[in-house]
Amino acid sequence: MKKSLFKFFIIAMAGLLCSCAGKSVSKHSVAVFVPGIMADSPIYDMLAKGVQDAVDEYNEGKSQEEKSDIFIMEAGTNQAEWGTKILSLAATQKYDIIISSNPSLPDLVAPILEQFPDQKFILLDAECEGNNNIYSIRYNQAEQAFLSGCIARVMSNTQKIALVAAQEYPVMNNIIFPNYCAGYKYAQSYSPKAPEFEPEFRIVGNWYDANKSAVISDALINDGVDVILPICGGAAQGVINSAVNSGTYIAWFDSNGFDRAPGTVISSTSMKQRDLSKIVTLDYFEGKTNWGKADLVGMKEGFIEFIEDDPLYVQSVPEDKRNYMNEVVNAIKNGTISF
Ligand code: RBF
Repeated sequence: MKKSLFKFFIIAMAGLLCSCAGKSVSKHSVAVFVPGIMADSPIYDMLAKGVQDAVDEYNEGKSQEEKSDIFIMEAGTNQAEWGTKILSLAATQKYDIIISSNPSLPDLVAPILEQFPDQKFILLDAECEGNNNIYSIRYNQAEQAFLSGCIARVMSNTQKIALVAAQEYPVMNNIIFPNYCAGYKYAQSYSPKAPEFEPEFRIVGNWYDANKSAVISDALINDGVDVILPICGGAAQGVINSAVNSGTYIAWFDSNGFDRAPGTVISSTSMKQRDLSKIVTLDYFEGKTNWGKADLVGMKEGFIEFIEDDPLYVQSVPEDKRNYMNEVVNAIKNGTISF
């Protein structure tokens, strides 16, 4: 009697263990942490959409029990709160994966992992090598910035161009602005006799103040600047307004921005953040994530594009200038120009 009771207990325990193990393998819960506001920043809008695409694809044909959950947390523009907000996500221990996008994330995530060592993170637009809880992948923003500097110079009548940034950060100071300047210098080959200036750099101080960015842009335009690259989230609207009012130009970063101000926006160097977010999420579901690795993707891999086929590009940029830009694009793709 005792023996058979024991046997029953063992079988029941094994059954329980199996069903738990089965559940934890098939049921995913995904959290997307947006360090900012989706509506103002294409990079975040594409992140949320790409992860949602992956979850929808993964859930197709699955039972309610097996479907992955998705929760999107918009952390807002107060960067001082981001650490606590992402910690609160990890503390629920509900999400097997937290997906985000920002170069500042690795530093925010490191202390969280000391408290929650099982939490996994996928970080786009970030670099973090050698931590087995983190997979990171960033874009070759040097390519984007170089092309923006080239087209800005080619389209400028005054040879004076500027970058209006929301704030200084290592990627901005070490990659984006220096390569914007390098692109400007390179494009001297388009009009060798034109005078050469140093591209201007201005800081808004946040990612939302469109009034301040408009004042900054007005002052730049007064000084003769006639092409501006805004990298300042919601504040970019102020730069656009100022450029539209003065008949000057905008080079757009991260997404296709031509229809934001037709005739004013003369270029778009887009990143395929929606596609990449979907791919890394599906890879995670399939157990293919390269934990601890830091990847980099650019034009060759098809994740950065200098948009040449938009009718508004064709209308706004004369043919010889488009041909020149096409040569630069090809030189980057075939490695003649490398970063
Ligand atoms: N880019 C945005 O488009 N919107 C943002 O709100 C935003 N916030 C950022 C906050 C920090 C602390 C840092 C370091 C970068 C931020 N970026 C933001 C910039 C983003 O990472 C990337 O450099 C640019 O989008 C250019 O590709």
